[in-house]
Amino acid sequence: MNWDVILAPYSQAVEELKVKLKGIRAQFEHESRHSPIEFITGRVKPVPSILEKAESRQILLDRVEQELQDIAGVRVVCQFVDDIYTIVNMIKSRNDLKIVEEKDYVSRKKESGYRSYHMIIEYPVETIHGVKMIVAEIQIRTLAMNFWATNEHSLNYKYKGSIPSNIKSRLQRASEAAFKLDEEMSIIKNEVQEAQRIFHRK
Ligand code: 0O2
Repeated sequence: MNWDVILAPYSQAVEELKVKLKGIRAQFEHESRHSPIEFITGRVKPVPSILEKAESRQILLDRVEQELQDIAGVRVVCQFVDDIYTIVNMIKSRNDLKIVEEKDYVSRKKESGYRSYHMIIEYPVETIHGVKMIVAEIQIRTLAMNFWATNEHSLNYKYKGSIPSNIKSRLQRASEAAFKLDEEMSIIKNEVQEAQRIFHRK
C-alpha cells in the first residue's frame, strides 16, 4: 500500500480545516469579541497507529479508509464549556462539510473520565483526480479537558493501555477536578471575559 498517496488528501483536509477554523477565531478577534476558540491543532494519524487500530478492531487493510473515522483529526480547544456548543453549532451551520455522527462525551464522560465533543464529518477535497470525500474527526474540548486527556493519553501509551488501578483512580479524581474547574470558571465567565477585553484594549 502506498500510504503517502493514500494519506495525501487526509493531510490536505486537515490543513484546510485548520485554516477555516483559524479564520473563525480571527473574525472574533477582529470584532473584539470573545473567541470561542483558544487554539486549534490537527494531525493525520501516523501509519503505525492506523495499523495498530485496524488490527485491534480486526479491520482489513482495504477497509481502513471506510472504517477508521479519525485518520484525519482536528482539535478545537476552548476556554469555557459553553464555547464548545457555540463551535458545534457553527460547524453544523456550515455548507462546506456534512456531519455524519456526533458523540457528546462532554455531558456523558467516557468510563476513563475522558470528556470531549466529537463530530465526525465528511469533507470534500479537490485532488488531481477529482473530488475525494474525506471522513474526519473534529474534537472540541476545554483547556481543562485537554490537559486531562493529554496526560491520560501519555499514561495509556506508557502502560500500553493497561494503566495500574491506583493511577486509574487518580485519573478519575483528576477528571472530576478538571470538570469542577470548568464549572467554577463558567460561573465567573463574564468577569473573566471583561478582564480580557480590558487587557486586549491596552
Ligand atoms: P490518537 O490519534 O492517538 O488520539 P468508540 O468506539 O466510539 O468508543 P472510537 O471509535 O475510537 O471509540 O472513537 P472515539 O471515541 O471518537 O475516539 C477517537 C479518539 O478520541 C481517540 O483517538 C482519542 O484521541 C480520543 N479519545 C477517545 N477516548 C479517549 C480516552 O479515554 N482518553 C483519551 N486521552 N483520549 C480518548 P486514538 O485512536 O486514541 O488515537
